[in-house]
Amino acid sequence: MKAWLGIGSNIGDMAAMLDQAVDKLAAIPGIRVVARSPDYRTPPWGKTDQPWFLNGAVAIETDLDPHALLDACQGIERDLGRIREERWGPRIIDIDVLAYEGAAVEDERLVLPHRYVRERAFVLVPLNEIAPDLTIGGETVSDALAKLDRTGIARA
Ligand code: A4P
Ligand code: MG
Repeated sequence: MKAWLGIGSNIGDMAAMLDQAVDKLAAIPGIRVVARSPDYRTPPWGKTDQPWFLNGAVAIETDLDPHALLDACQGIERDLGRIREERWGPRIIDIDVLAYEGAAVEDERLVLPHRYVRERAFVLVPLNEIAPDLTIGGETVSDALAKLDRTGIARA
């Protein structure tokens, strides 16, 4: 199945963190990385008194089911030293499952498509580079992005 991931970091060597996250994804049996967006510098969303982020998007082919994929992403976050602190706060690495082909999930651990995809330019700008025609919540990534303010978002 195809799935799309969002990656982000706003502490330390952010570009190296995103590279490592993608390398670790590619090293997992059952995950093949098929596309990666350029990295974008993005202003903090939600909790705005924190440093800028570096964000990207990744398309994968996977044999893992959605929950196993979430486990894999969280395992990589742990490997890279992520400590869960405040919601929406600073992080050295965040890997979100944005969408998974054919899957609509809503339980305590996982919501798919990701709850805020269509409201977040920091997610849709990179995702639009690799999957402009992907439909999420009844509209394409490019149509959803056209409605958002992308002020301050620039290619790194
Ligand atoms: N979870 C449910 N659905 C998913 C999913 N589709 N993908 C659960 C990943 N996780 C999912 O996430 C909290 C819990 O969400 C997980 O345990 C998982 O079971 P988390 O990553 O532990 O915590 P968090 O990231 O602090 O919370 P949250 O609500 O996921 O935050 P977001 O949505 O990741 O937002 N601004 C910019 N410019 N760029 C950013 O990358 N990121 C955030 C964090 C805020 N502002 C930002 C950015
Ligand atoms: Mg997250």
